[in-house]
Amino acid sequence: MDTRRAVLDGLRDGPVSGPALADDLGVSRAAVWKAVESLREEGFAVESTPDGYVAPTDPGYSAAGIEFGLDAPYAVEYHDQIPSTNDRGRELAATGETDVAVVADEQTGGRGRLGREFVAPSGGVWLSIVARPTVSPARAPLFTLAASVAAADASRAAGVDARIKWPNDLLVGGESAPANDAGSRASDATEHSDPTGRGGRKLAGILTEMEGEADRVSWIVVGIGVNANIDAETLPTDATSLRAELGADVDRRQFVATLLERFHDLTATDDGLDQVLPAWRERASTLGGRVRVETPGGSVVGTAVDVEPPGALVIETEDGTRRVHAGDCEHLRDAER
Ligand code: BT5
Repeated sequence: MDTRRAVLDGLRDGPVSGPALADDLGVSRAAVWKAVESLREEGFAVESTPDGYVAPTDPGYSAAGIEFGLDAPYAVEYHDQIPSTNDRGRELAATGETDVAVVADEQTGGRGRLGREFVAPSGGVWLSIVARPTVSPARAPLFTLAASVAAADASRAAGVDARIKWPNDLLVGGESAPANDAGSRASDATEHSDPTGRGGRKLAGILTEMEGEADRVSWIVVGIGVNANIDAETLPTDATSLRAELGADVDRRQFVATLLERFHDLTATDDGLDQVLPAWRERASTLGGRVRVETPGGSVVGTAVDVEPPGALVIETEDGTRRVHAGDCEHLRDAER
């Protein structure tokens, strides 16, 4: 661990003197002083008191601010503005980096799946996690599902009940149980999509990119975009933000820490990865409802009944059971039932 991070960790339990830190870390006092100075230059205003160094009351939304108190091994790289944290994550991955979280206040070229634009103004949580897991590419979809679980849990901790739409969106509102309003809509003969009804409003999206060989992932970049402290009016229709749902801003530092810690718990070990699907199922709004999934091979309509390893959606259709691995999923109002 570098001295800067070790000093940040040392500051967690109250005042600590320079010499004590140097002893604990096995480095010179000058090295501790240099690390403290570099933290101050970053904007993490370490105070000098008679009892020793003290962390700032407001650590701030910055690299040091996020790393301070973080119970996960990620180094944070923070940008006020960047085209896309995923692009930066890919660059870092290509140079061999791992366990880095690239965080930005604003993205000017945020990307969704299939080359779509992702709107990412100042105030959001835009972050990409770079990892080099020792898993086969077949297990890589679990990382996307783990990111949805982590983002859902961070949202819930912030007070917003977000649910997952397969495979990677977080939605707020809409019905959490299968729609049972068939009676009142019996005259409505056709199924139609209802983005603001059962489906809910989109709070977050995830874009995973990876490089690998047949048997081994070389790197994976999991990009997570959560509309945090943003006015809903500046977002696409059918989108929402934590601010819009809560009527107040969230502490993005706390939010990111919860998300990173949860993601790490779920992905760092085989035991963690085994928990991903059950955790995903518990938080899903897709299961039990009618869906239409646009896949590369055409559209599949039916009832979503399960998600199977490593992340395939199981759909009961009129022509039998189908498993889809990728695609755009629409929640349908089931007027036919
Ligand atoms: C996604 O794509 O939802 C994945 C978004 C991933 C964004 C993160 S932010 C950090 C990292 N860096 C990046 O450059 N990307 C990742 P998809 O499922 O294709 O959805 C895209 C669609 O969502 C768009 O076509 C819009 O309809 C809608 N959309 C765009 N911006 C949105 C926003 N801020 N909130 C909700 N919906 C949005």
